[in-house]
Parts: sequence; C-alpha cells; structure tokens
Amino acid sequence: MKTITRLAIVFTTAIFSQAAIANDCTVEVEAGDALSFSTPKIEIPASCANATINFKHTGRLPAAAMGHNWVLAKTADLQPIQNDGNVAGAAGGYLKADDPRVIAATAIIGGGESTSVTFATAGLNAGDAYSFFCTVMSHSVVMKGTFALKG
Ligand code: CU1
Repeated sequence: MKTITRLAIVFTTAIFSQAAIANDCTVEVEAGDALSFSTPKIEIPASCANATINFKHTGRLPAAAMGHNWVLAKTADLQPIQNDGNVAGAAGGYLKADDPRVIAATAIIGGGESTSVTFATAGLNAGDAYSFFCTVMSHSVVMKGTFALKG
C-alpha cells in the first residue's frame, strides 16, 4: 500500500515538472500608459524550440496615443531598427517592412488590448546579447529590456 502511494506521488511530481518546463517557453509581458515593460529581463530555457510572448497593454490610452509593440533583436541592432522604424512611422507600424534584423515582433496594441507572438529559438545563440523593446514613437529609448536563452 505504501509503495502505491509513493508511486502516485512520483507520477504526480513528474506531471507537474513537465508542465512547469512547458510553461517556461511562454512569457507574460505587460505594458501600460507609461514607457516601461513589466519586466526588465526575459530568459527562455535553451530547451524551448519555440518561445511565445503574450503581450498585454494594461493601460487606458488608445494605440494612437500610447501604443506599444514588443520587438526582439540583437542588442546591437536596436538603434538601427528604431531609426528605420521612425522613418516607417505610424503608417508602417514603426518598423521597416520585412526587416531581417527583427527576430520577432508583435502588432502595436493600445489600452485593454492583448497580442501574442511565437518564434523559433533555433537562430538565437546563447552567447549573443539580445534586447526586447518598443519601437512606437522612439519608446525604445527607455522602453527596453534584455532577452537571453539560458541553460
Ligand atoms: Cu511603446
């Protein structure tokens, strides 16, 4: 009887462990009516073939006044991407069309809206520096954080 109970505990633990690992590949990120993300740092286990960012705007201002996107690129590419995003302007979604330097990007959202992006981690190197940032109206000057594959 004791052995059965122990086995049940082992199986239950195994199921919960797998769920935790799977959830690590999905990250919840929020932004509001200020120029900041809810986290300054995102780390994804290197074992994740794909990563998903669920991005939520918890503010009240519409996208035209305080829109945000979540863009991922090498840190060295942040400023050039922002410069081209400024040229693209609102009509171009504050990103150069089909910019190969952009690893992942969400749509621009306003208060109360949510969006999501899933991307393959195969092209990311554990040794390279990556940043996530918002390109809307040069928000990336202060609205940015670091992104890394760990393990
Ligand atoms: Cu923004």
